[in-house]
Amino acid sequence: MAEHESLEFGKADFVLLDSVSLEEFMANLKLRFEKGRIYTYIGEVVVSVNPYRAMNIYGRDTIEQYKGRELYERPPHLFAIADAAYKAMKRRNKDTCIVISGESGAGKTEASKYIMQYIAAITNPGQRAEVERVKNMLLKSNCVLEAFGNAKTNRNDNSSRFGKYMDINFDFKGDPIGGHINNYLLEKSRVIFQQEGERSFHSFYQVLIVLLIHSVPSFSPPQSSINDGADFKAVADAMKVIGFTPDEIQTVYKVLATILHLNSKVVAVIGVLLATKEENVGKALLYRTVATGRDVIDKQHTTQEASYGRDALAKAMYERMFCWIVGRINDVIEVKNYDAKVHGKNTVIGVLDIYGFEIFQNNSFEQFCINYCNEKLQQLFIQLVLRQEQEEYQREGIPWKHIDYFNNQIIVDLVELQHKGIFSVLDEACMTVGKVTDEVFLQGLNSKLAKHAHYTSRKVHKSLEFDRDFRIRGVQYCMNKDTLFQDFKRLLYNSSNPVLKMMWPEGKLSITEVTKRPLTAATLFKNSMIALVENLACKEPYYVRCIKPNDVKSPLLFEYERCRHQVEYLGLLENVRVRRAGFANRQEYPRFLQRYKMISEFTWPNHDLPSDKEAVKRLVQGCGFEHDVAYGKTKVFVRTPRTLFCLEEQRDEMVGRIVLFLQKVWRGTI
Ligand code: AOV
Ligand code: MG
Repeated sequence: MAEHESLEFGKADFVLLDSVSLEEFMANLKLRFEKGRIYTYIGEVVVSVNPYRAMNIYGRDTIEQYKGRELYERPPHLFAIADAAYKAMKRRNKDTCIVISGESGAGKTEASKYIMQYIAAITNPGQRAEVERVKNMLLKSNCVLEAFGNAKTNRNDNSSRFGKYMDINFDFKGDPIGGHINNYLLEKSRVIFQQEGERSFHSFYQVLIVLLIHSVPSFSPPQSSINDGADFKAVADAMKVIGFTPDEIQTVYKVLATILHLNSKVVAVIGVLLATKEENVGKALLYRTVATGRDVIDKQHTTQEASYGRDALAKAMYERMFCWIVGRINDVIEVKNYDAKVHGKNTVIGVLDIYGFEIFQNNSFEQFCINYCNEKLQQLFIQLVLRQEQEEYQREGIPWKHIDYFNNQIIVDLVELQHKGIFSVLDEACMTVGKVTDEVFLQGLNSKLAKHAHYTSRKVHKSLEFDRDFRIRGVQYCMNKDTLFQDFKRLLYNSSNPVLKMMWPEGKLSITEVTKRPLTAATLFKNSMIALVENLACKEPYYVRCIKPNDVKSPLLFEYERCRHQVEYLGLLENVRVRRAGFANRQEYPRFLQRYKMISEFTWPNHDLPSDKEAVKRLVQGCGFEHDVAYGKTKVFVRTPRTLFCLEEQRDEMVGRIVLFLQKVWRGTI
């Protein structure tokens, strides 16, 4: 029995709500969550509520149920979206992407992994060895990236502290032949500082626990949701499978150890780990080389500068290593020797799993970037959902009614606009020599943005604690300057460990050769986000919108206010409205006919009308759905999902009758 519209489980698609109000939306979301129905559609968008418990809905049997099916044929599921993206890619040769959004802990990373597993499970029926190898690498890369890029935060025990966009490339048969990972700004400050109750990156604990287990036989690891010992083995295994050499893996451990030692002043040990002379390490930590005119002098650090320099080194080493790991994985998974002339077009499905919107007590530059990234993706969602609908109606010659949205561009502009945006002001402040950067920055913001509706600074808001803080949409941020002295880059480049040297190519330049100021972290991040959005915008997008039901990781609790807030800022209600104003479903005439022709005497088993379009018209007339469809140039548009479900039910019934009839014929009873 179809569960599309049952009293017990609520509506499987929010478009089916009797009226579109926040109350009705919330009631349906809550009912479904409580009945263990964590997925609900808004047309082709999946809304997912984190169940905080293991669900028995991702196994082989479920995969089989969704494989090759249309969205509305089965209850809502991530697999249906993954299949839709896959079909669009395979049947229509489209590059597609799946954009997963939602706040920290809402279930994005888990969703991205299920999607990848689904794609791996339904491809390569021929069991080609090369394709199996690629699939294995793609899946294993997750494990490695999570070890180095995820950490326990107060919101999520396995929180992604970097943004990840992964392209999977397919050949003409629809089998994966490679991939590419783009990583975005790692929250490196975590290496030196964690808030109460949080941890640094998993990798540190994995290495330490294994050392402890080896050196203290009586040691038993503490009980927690994270098993660092087992994870260590899984990561080491995954790195081997991906093709990291023993030297490379050793270097990674050495970098981790160096960072740990940096906090305890053991210069000699660091010298050994980094394969450089002890005195060079000491010198780089205590002095910096400055070029004054033609002279080059060593300037001693103040205590504050030295500790600042040490922290910057720890953060930079970790970040470099992380980027290097991503690069190494890409070396292995990238498609090589693909000749489109021989093999047909190479298409991709991109999966985007970023760090979710988050508010901490102290929000640094990194939180600022994370939240900007979320605002930007929200804007993309708004543009594409509207644009896609509009374009399709225009193409098919169907009239369209405009729906109003909150336009997030105002927030995005506040951050990224040239000359006037926060990133620009930040860049200017970083370039101002001799003055305290924080002050210059805040003054710049106040002079340029004081009147902006979504910006608040100390001047206008007395409750802000420090002079350095400002707020956007009520979230309080505080910025710090973070530069790495050139001396460290040279130190690491001059290491006799070739792997380490490779991570620091710019250390090659001597002090007198360094002339150009590198782009700031803010500009780099802004540029990478603009490029990401451009890349997504040229693909056919599919969306998963994740909601976090409560802050205590409970499988039972649906905190109404908490969820309502998310529904609002994700713009889900507007999404339903757009969907309802338009058409819930559209199918090309031949496909529609193929699926439903048995329910009409005019079309079963074949029609004699001049075109498939005419045949569909006749079928629809016969069923009495005229009022609910529109006929485009190549597709029939069905306004409400209810009509579609009726068609499905009639089809089920007819198929059942036909089967029964055939059985009787077979047995000779007719
Ligand atoms: P996130 O990716 O959205 O947060 P995760 O995907 O890491 O969130 O999910 C957080 C936790 O919720 C997981 O570790 C699981 O315990 C649980 N969870 C999420 N989805 C499911 C599911 N489908 N079934 C069972 N448990 C689930 V962040 O990375 O913090 O933004 O930066
Ligand atoms: Mg995540």
